[in-house]
Amino acid sequence: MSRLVVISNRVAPVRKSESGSEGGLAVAILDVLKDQGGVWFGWSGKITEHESQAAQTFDHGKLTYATVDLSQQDYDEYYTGFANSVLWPLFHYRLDLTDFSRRDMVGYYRVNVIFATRLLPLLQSDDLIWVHDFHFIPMAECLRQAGCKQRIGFFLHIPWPSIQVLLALPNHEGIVRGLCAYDLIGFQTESDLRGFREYIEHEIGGEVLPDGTVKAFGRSLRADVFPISIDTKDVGRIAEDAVNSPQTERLRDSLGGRKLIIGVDRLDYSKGLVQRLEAYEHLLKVYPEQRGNVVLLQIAPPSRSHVNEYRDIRHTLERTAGHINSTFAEFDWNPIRYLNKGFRRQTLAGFFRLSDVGFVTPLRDGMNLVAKEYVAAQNPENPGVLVLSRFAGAAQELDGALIVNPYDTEGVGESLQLALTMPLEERRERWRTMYDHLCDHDVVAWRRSYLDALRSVTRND
Ligand code: ADQ
Repeated sequence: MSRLVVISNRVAPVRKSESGSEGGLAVAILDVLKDQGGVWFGWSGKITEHESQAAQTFDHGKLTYATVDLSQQDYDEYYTGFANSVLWPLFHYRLDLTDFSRRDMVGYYRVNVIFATRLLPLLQSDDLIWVHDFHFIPMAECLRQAGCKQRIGFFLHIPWPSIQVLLALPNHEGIVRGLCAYDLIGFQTESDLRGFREYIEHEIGGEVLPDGTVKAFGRSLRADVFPISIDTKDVGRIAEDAVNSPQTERLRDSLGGRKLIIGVDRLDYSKGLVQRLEAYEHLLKVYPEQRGNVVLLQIAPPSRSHVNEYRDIRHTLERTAGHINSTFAEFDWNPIRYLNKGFRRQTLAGFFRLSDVGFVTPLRDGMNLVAKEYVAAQNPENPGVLVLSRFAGAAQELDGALIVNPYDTEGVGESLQLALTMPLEERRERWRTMYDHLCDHDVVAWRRSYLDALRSVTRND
């Protein structure tokens, strides 16, 4: 069996971290790398005066970690600049937050060349190369230019935008040409794939054959849908154990019999957090019987705080949460508990199981694993209800959720009321369809189907 080489911006922790925060994805990829042998290659997380001349490697059984440091300029232009201030907002339909500069674009390509150059000496001729996410779209092109003949696959964790949005990216054609240097492109949803095919057919005169093969820029490749998932049974087990943990007990005691709505996100403008709080405010306004009887626990640790927009969203959220609390709070009840810190997976799983409603309302999201984790963590006898944005990739699969439009804050408020008052029988039915689906489509099935597809592509150059 070929060796697997995984490339992602950050590599998973070398050892099982004390924080216990590795998600199913890291574990699923580590499992295969450890079993079959392989390399995990990415940024070390360090900024040094000059970027590394060679990758630093570290062996752990059959697995080799290989990392590269970035210079400050590379970090500013590639990571903060083009990846997080152009591709991330634009692919999440936030043209208003997209801050394109040619300097950052050049930095993005430069870092991709640096990474490809550092990776090359580590490659073997029959390796299977799997590149992850928007940081490394041009990686295959860089590797091919250096003579790399191995099969190279790409998986996009974030949405692929519709054609009109993508056209706002000044180098859209270069980005798509870069993608077409892969042998297999994996998207999260059918609508991402549709957007990509539409661009190929209508913008650059490429072709999509009836079997799905894409012909563009003189190559043929495969593009398909591989919805990412979680280790469903494992999350369920962790949640069952965590339900009696001291932290879950403390949370339960603090609620004093009130219902709990939970939101867990990275603090990111794509997650729809302000609209979410406004929807909750609508619930409290229109259904006064909920006042004093429900609590919203919103967990949102800051991310990418060096990007201005992330600082802005943090301030807006603090203001909105403060306003709602000061409007509705009583001396013995606060409607919102807003926490700016992260928790271990185990703790979160216990919190999910305790919650009556999982509140997941991104304005755009590639998949959203929190929605899946919430479902997996429920008690089958008394499951909570998932309120889920139609703009999360997960909504394509989780049809037992109450699917909402996050821009319709009144509508979302009504759905919260429906969730809080839903009879047990209906909750069980809805949960069962979602849980069964997630058992059949877990992260191991995802990894297997992607790698099987990559192994079976025919290389044509
Ligand atoms: P993210 O935008 O980071 O990921 P998401 O899928 O929701 O979003 O979460 C990834 C992991 O982080 C989950 O395991 C979740 O439990 C954990 N997490 C999120 N918020 C947390 C918090 N406040 N505290 C602790 N842990 C937290 C990107 C894309 C998503 C896509 C994933 C995987 O944006 O759309 O689902 O990659 O492909």
